[in-house]
Amino acid sequence: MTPPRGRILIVDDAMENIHFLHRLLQDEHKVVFARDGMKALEMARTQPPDLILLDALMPGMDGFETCAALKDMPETRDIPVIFVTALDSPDDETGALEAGAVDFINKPLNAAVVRARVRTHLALKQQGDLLRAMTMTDGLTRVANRRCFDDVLEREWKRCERSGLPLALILADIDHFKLYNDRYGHLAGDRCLADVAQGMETCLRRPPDLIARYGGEEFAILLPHEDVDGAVTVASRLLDKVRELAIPHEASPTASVVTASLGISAVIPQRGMESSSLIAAADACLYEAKKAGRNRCQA
Ligand code: GH3
Ligand code: MG
Ligand code: MG
Ligand code: MG
Repeated sequence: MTPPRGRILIVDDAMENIHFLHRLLQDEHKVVFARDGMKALEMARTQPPDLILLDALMPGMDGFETCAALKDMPETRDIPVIFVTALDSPDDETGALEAGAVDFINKPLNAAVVRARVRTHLALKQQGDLLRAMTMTDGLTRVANRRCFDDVLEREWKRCERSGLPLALILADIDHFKLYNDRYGHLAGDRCLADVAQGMETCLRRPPDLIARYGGEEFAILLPHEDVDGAVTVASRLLDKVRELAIPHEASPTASVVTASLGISAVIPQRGMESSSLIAAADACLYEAKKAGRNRCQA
């Protein structure tokens, strides 16, 4: 059997409509369903489908409200919604598109047309997902890029401000990397950066933790809900990991392998404080670690 092309959520109050669409799509896709708008929102948030087929007329929350609510939540905003409905006036159709739907299919349904439109919108969704991932990833090291880091820092800062939990940051900078490039060449330098980034990423154990390339040979590791002690533990793990990669660095005045220096800061975000203060504090610690001889952590 070929693997399903996508996971599709059918939302309709009438079971016979769900059965009909299910039969149409089950050979190609994984199909789940909800009988009302509220249930659909919950399912879309907890187990996001690739596409939603939405009925317009439902008791309680109708399709237009459901679609608008889906487009209002960051977790569900990017899921394409197709209206499948007996409503056929231009006002209904524009209403659906204005609520954020990507398409509008009228009943009575034609099986081939429904399948074709579903395939088209799934393909567009996959392209969009790929593009979004590319704009958030550093091409050389395959970890998150600076744009992604800035977004996540702002989001986590606000989250921690609301919850009263700490937010920690580690800035890691490769030691004597200019000398590495001079000795081994720029291509080897690129490989070294990618290996260090990938190695450090394996040290992160909780889903909210993020490593990003902050610039040149500098990486930022964001640790939501971690205090200074927790961040020091993670930083020691990162420091050990970079040493264990054992990438030879004959030109280094401070070690025979590639090492890094790490600056650590943590804070409970409060109103009136800026997230840039967390970066400035980690940067100051990184400077201290460099000054004290490199290949170490400083909190
Ligand atoms: P320190 O121990 O004080 O950090 O010394 P350093 O030589 O690592 O620091 P410096 O800031 O003097 O040099 C950073 C070097 O990183 C210079 C730059 O050419 C190199 N670099 C930055 N981005 C890249 C990259 O994408 N690829 C390669 N190969 N080198 C890079
Ligand atoms: Mg209905
Ligand atoms: Mg640097
Ligand atoms: Mg450096």
